[in-house]
Amino acid sequence: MGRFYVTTPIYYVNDVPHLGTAYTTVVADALRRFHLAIGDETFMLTGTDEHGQKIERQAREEGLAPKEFCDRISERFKDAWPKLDVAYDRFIRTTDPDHEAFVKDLWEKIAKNGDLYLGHYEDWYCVGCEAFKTEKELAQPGNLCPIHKKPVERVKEETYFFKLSRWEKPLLELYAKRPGFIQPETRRNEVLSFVQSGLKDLSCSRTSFTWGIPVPNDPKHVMYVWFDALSNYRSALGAGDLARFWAPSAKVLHLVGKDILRFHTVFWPAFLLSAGYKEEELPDAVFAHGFLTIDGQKMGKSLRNAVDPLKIAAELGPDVLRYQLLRAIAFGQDGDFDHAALVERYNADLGKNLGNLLSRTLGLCAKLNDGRVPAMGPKTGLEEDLFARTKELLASARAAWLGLEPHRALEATWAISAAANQYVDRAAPWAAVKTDPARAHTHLATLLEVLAVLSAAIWPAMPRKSDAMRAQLGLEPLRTAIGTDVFPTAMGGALTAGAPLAPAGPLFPTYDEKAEKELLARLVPKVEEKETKVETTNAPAPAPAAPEGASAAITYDDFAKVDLRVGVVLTCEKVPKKDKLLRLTVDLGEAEPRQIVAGLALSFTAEALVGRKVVVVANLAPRDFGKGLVSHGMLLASGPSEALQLATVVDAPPGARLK
Ligand code: ME8
Repeated sequence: MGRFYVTTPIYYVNDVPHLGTAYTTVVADALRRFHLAIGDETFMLTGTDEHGQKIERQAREEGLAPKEFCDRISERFKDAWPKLDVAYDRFIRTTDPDHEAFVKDLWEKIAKNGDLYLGHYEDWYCVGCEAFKTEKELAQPGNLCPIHKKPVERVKEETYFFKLSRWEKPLLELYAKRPGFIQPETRRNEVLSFVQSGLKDLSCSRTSFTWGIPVPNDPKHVMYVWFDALSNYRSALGAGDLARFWAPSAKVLHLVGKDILRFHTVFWPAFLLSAGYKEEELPDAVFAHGFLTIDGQKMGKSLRNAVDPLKIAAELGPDVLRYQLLRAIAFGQDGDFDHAALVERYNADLGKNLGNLLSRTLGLCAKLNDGRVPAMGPKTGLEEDLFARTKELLASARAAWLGLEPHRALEATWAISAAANQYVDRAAPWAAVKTDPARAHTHLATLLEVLAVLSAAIWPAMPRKSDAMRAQLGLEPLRTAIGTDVFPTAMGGALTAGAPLAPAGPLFPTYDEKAEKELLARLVPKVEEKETKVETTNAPAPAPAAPEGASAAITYDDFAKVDLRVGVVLTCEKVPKKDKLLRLTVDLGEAEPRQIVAGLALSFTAEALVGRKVVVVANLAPRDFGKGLVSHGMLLASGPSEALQLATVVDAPPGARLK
């Protein structure tokens, strides 16, 4: 028996649960279930990351106190995961009092060890990442965060620095000693070269806002949100759980997306070492998985929120979503979540392969043995082959689960089902029964044994379908117990001859062409349409808005996704060789003015716009007009391109939000 402690990132409450966050969470739960199945004691942690400037700002925009805002969104996460059959052991919030107490204690330990000093910080900060950026990381023009494509902010303030530089050598030694600490290998190399290129001390507190954990003895500072957030992995465990799950005998695994690898593999171990924790008290592994696209498109905020994992789960069942996430994407690599492929795989792997194996076997048992488990007679080469192949594939599945390759584990599991389907075709019990009923019974008993094995092997990925399948086989749900390994190793002995079976219809009813189309129409969001519609007004020649009747109603949440801001035009010039385009810089109350390119030149001279107050769609994805001319927003206007009227707001300062 071992112990297995698996964590997901704690998710920012500036967003609701989406397919990306569901991905990490589902994988964590599947791994947890696999470890439970092999008899390990397990603990799964997830939660929400609630402090910091990003959340404070968003709460303000929503007109709520930060805590109230966090309460609302955190609840959405807490409720969402059980709907995907994720059974976490603790849902931590960084506003939980025990977390806060732990973080303060960690800070004090680090301070006592001389790794925190007061200084002045001046550099770039991306509020979206809640991270400092070096000059060379920024995209130009406009000093943009390479991830969020938004201008970074200049931060200049008193700060407590963490002596990260001191930990450069110990970290490199750690990576050398523990090759499995950073996984997969490619990610390890990235981190190695980052640390080898030299670590600067880290600004670890802020004074320009208050939504955070106050620094002990200097409460005008709040702690850097990542200092606070990373600590959750230890603060979440009470004394008893800590002794059991963060001990040398336990495996501590942090699952993260590749976007937050550095925080987990550089800052987090450095904080722990600095606070006096020993090397064996560090997590065992940080596994960084890839990023998902949806139907081939990058998961921008509007798209990712339009693809609601809960909706997919409600339509097809949580197991189907889980299967697709675990099987279709090679864990560790970037991958695509494709709706058409989801339905295709549903029909093929689930309906025709596994589902059909169950229904045809139970159908034959009903016909040939009165719906009861037939007796197993002597085995021939056909059965021996299937028994041997199943054993081999089960070993591969087990190794793949242990090796953090759920996609391979499921591939091996489904290969068992495919082998069993081939076996039925070859054995042809429906023909054998005419000449040798005992032989036909052996065929069916063999198939039932293979199904019993499959019903257990799918449990980590598809717990609900495992239960349903086992009920049809007349078996109890898979019972896990600490110290007992119930993940199957071979087939045989699960069923008793004469026991009743309980067929209950197809496990995965297949969709015909018409039903499939309807399903896809319900599942696939019409984001592309929406996004291009907005974007066309940002195009060089804005089409005159033609208000032919009312547009379809949208919800307030839909409207709230559009970030409309008051801006003041600072400079404006014609774009050479483009009749309609003007290049503007617009003050939106941010650290740096934005560059916006707009198709206004047929209606306005450049000079006429300088000093004008305008309304800007501030969160529109940047649009590249070629040759490095990028627009970071769109001005609202109405009318034909030769006679445009600009929307304006008279009495509001730059940056004010329209709502
Ligand atoms: O970074 N594909 O929170 P976050 C795959 N609060 N995974 C994705 C994804 C995508 N397109 N988008 C998001 C934070 N994820 C911090 C973490 S931990 C101490 C603090 C997943 O809400 C992936 O796991 O931005 C990624 O690392 C995480 O969501 C980021 O979540």
